[in-house]
Amino acid sequence: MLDLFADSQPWQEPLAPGAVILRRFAFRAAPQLVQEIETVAHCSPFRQMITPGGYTMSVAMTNCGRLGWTTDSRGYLYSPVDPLTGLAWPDFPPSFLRLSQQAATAAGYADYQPDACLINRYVPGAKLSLHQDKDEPDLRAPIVSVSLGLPAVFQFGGLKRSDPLTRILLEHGDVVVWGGESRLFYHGIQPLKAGFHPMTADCRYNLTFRQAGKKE
Ligand SMILES: O=C(O)CCC(=O)C(=O)O
Repeated sequence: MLDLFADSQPWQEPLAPGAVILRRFAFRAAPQLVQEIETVAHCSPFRQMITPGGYTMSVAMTNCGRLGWTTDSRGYLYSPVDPLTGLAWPDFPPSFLRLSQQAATAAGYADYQPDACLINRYVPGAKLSLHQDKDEPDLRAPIVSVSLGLPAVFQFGGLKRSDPLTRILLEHGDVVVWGGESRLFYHGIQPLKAGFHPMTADCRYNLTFRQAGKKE
């Protein structure tokens, strides 16, 4: 796939109050990030989680960091233990922490201390329905979301599920940061279109960084 912007400097596009797209911000770090995803997945494999309502998610997920986002029959929760392995989630690779903190700073959020990184893997047809990220106790910290591999259409709405949606194509290396007024805005990913990316083949990865525990 030819990316005409591959060698250009990252640039910013405002998305909503408190939200910005940092185009190609992770482009240079991407080869290392993809390698680290494989290392994390070696210890805590990708799995399709089952929602409390009994629905098998089309996106495959794993986590790294002190806490990992997961589901069980009681609901959605952050856990220090991977329920699949019974072990702690793999540590943050240093490249993950660095990139997320640089992106938060570039978006105007200083002193970002994420302790959870949800890693999403989309194959063609996989999607993430509209939802809010609201399981974190401290909503002052923003979400930092990194796109790698195949492009996908991101939907960003408002505080109500029925609010109008902005649809944006997110490409390899793009980072979206949202906090402040838009921290609880609904968002999702439309079904992934089939394609080939030289770094991820037939899939798209997304890293979603969150501060999920109490700040020390
Ligand atoms: O894949 C994406 O770009 C969005 C992921 C997301 O919304 C989430 O993990 O909560």
